[in-house]
Amino acid sequence: MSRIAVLVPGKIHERVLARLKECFDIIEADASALDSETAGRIRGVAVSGTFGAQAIDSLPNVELISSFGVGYDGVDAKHAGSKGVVVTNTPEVLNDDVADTAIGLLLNTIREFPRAESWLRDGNWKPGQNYPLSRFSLKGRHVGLYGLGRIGREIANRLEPFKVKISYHTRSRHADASYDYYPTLKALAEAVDTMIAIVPKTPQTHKTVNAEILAALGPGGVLINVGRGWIVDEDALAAALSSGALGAAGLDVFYDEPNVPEALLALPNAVLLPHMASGSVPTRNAMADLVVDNLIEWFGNGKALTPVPEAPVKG
Ligand code: A2R
Repeated sequence: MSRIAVLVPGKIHERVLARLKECFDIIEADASALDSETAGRIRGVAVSGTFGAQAIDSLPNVELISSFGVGYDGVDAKHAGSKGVVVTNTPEVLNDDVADTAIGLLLNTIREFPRAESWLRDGNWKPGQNYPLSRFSLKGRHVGLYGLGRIGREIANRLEPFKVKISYHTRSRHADASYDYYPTLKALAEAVDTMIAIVPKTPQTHKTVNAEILAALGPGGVLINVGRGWIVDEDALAAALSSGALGAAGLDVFYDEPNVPEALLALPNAVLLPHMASGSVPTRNAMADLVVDNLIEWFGNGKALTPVPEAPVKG
């Protein structure tokens, strides 16, 4: 009996490929490059990146698209769902690493540890010469979480021992959260002095952290983004950091990765990381396993492990 054909369009974690090859017939190609016979054989897709409506339409017998990462904005899940195709992502397994990164970035941004280390390595630490006092401290801050989902909750849990006040904004109040809820992002920004953004890339979140929000955070304000660069107006952010309208920012994600705006690179009050929040060997292995296990479960037992909400209801 021939094995089920799974398409792998583009680069993906090597563990995904290695494990898929044990169970499936793997076709590494762009969906657009397939002849119609091969396209018709494809029943599953394992993708890290984009898989749009056209690619989905080119595979008449595809059943499941297994996407690497918790954010699945690169896959047209709505279109897939409308055609009865299930999309899966890799939630939960990266919560800890991303939440840890948010805290690390927060401390690095507020206490300037990366700059201080560069200062030391550059040979500046001499008798009588000390690194300047950091302008800000985490002590006594009021942190506003923009997003309180799986990762946001882990960030909040980690913030509690720091004795900061925690508030949040989401589209609706989360009854099981004890933190103060603000129904608009503006109201949250006005109340807090530190914002940590961990919301998905959707049409509604586009450039929502704009000049008005940054001004509300104020000259002592700090912005941390570990969600998606899409949600920040980077021109407004660079202008606010440069003028002092905003105190500092720590970013792991950018609008047009891997292109980081020169204006941000030039700023001393920005800490910039190369989208590495989930980028540890153990976490990326767990994400890779979930990509493969979703395909195995689907074709073995007819049930996806982690379908996204846009997935069609089976049956
Ligand atoms: O709005 P709610 O109550 O559904 O809360 C979700 C919130 N959220 C929003 N908040 C305000 N305005 C919006 N337009 C909006 N859209 C969504 O974001 C929820 O609290 C949070 C998302 O949580 P989860 O779906 O559990 O995602 P997770 O695993 O925390 O990851 C967040 C994002 C991913 O989508 C990737 O883009 C990135 O982190 O790695």
